[in-house]
Amino acid sequence: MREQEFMDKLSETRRFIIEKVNIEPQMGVILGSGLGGFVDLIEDKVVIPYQEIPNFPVSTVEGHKGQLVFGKVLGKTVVAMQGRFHFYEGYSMQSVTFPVRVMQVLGVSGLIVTNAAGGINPAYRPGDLILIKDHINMMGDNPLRGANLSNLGPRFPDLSEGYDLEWRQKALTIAREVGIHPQEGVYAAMSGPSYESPAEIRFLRTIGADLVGMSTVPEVIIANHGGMRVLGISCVTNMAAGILSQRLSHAEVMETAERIEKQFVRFVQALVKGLA
Ligand code: R1P
Repeated sequence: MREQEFMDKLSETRRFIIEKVNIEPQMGVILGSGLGGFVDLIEDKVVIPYQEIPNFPVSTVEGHKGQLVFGKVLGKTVVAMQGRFHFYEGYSMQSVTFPVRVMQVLGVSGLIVTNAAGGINPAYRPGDLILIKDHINMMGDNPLRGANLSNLGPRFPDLSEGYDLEWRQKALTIAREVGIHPQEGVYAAMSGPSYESPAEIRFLRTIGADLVGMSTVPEVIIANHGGMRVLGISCVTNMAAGILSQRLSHAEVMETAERIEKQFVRFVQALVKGLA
């Protein structure tokens, strides 16, 4: 898509949203597989299904409901994506990250991005919440490929603090206040949708990954390009292939996410209040 065409689409989507929603969201939240229950805490909600939003893709993955939810959390204004788009669904990187661009033009300045991930670090256990401190892009593509949208950000954005250090430090304090003690880790993004092989997991471990999944990194690249601060949280829903001798399934991913959802939701609520 050409630069002007993309900017026109973005303006059209923004106009559609601001006609329906009369709050300006300070913070964006992207909810990972099975973690959509956070939206129950949002007050004065305005819910817009993705299929109604011009230029929005539609989520096709179980555990991703497919709606934008605007409202307030403990007095802070938010927009939550209940359902994200994945590269493996067949969307381009530009479509996968379109909602983050929409957040940017709506004035969102901070993003909490969450996911269900496989644990590579043997110190992790299913059900752990991990703060993402950095990432490795193994998806073979980058959402900024193509002409730079110079109105939205620089050609060569710096990712040396892709996951804002000050926010990570604050998040550790906030976590303790809600009774959790997250470790920090590096998230590797693969394109999927097949789960990684044991040999790939050994490789990822060697190159410094603690977690693996099929999302997040494109969104974080775009958020950084657009000047947002980012906090990333992975929920370890299973250990990655070959770490334990058991097979992987999306059903297990959903089950673990549901099991820790209450704790996750409490944490994200406290983060919105503390970081926005
Ligand atoms: C695999 O079970 C799915 O769970 C994760 C993977 O990326 C993949 O989509 O989902 P989220 O990253 O969207 O949480």
